[in-house]
Amino acid sequence: MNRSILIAVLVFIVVVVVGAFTIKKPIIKNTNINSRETSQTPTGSNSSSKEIEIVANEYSFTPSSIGLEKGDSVSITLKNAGATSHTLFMDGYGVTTGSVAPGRSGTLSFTADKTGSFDFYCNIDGHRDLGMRGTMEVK
Ligand SMILES: [Cu+2]
Repeated sequence: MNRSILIAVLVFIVVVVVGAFTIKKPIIKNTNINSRETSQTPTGSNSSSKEIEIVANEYSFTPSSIGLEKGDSVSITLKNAGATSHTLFMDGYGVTTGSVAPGRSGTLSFTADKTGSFDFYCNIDGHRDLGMRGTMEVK
């Protein structure tokens, strides 16, 4: 009789141990899924790196309108295809390529952390009024 009690206790222990393992397994799987989901969240968000090329000429920018999403990290390269120096100045963000000589390129970088419509233009000798201007939309 004592033996059957011992067997019953052993069976109970086995059931508890096996039960604990089968309960633990799904919990471990769940934490794996959770950690995968959280690591995917940053790459799945809207913000991304955007490289934009704008060609400067007398007296225009091509393209003259840019669309961005808030949070984008932006790199704008100004290629000067004209015969005189030009700049690209981004209103609202206060960033500029500085003076870019003919045949050269200049780059400016910023994070589009403000939404709205921003003008960009060349700030050399009235080039803005001659047509060297454009608009950047950040949504
Ligand atoms: Cu200019």
